[in-house]
Amino acid sequence: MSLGYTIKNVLPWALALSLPLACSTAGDPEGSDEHIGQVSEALTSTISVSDDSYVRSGSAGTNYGSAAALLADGDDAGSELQTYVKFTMPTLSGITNVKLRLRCSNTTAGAYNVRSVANTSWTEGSLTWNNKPALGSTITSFPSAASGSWVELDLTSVAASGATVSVAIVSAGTGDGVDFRSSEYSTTGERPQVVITTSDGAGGTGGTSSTTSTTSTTTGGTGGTGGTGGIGTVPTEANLKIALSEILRTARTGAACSSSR
Ligand SMILES: [Ca+2]
Ligand SMILES: [Ca+2]
Repeated sequence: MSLGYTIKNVLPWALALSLPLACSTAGDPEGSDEHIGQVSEALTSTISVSDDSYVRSGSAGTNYGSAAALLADGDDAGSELQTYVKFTMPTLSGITNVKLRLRCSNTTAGAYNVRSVANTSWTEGSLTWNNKPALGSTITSFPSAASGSWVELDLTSVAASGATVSVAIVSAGTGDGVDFRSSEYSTTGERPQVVITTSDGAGGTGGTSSTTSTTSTTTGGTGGTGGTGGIGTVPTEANLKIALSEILRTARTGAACSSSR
């Protein structure tokens, strides 16, 4: 085996090894102490509602579950109108916010209350004024609504993971009716939406209540150690070792770092 042939084959290895050795004092602004920061961004998901409809006191036996609009009004030609909406929360940990978003299509200058509806057995296909479940306490309110805008109703307090949530929108006294797009409206993007926000890093395997997840101290994993060089694959024949050490010695004392960077 000739030495020339050996050196030619070893040269790429020698250069790869000698450069980091010779330049070890140059420093590395992106060196091995760089750490992986903790990720804490919020995540959101959007779901549809399962049922939505409205009821009219003056047509107490009529169902409006397939109508393209959801109506509420304190006095519509002598009738009261109330909107009912129902949805089921997915199973999630770290829920920080739940909003029901409704697209307004008829402006009101008057206020409306969003009332809890504990009985969630109603369906949009059978709901009427006569059989509507009872209204509970007020969860939130809105003072007015403009056609073409989204009304966002904060239901975080009643929308736990996995829960079925039903609410009603009821006039706070106004006779200025409000209309919203329903789940049957032709434009999908204007139908009712439920936007759920969760805190990242609070997930994992759970086991404890997720309601205090904002204090989670989950830390990022430590960075992996740098890989070792490929020395193990260098040929082990004695003549190759000799040739390699000669080249390394030359590279360390040479001008490997003399070029500008
Ligand atoms: Ca409907
Ligand atoms: Ca109106």
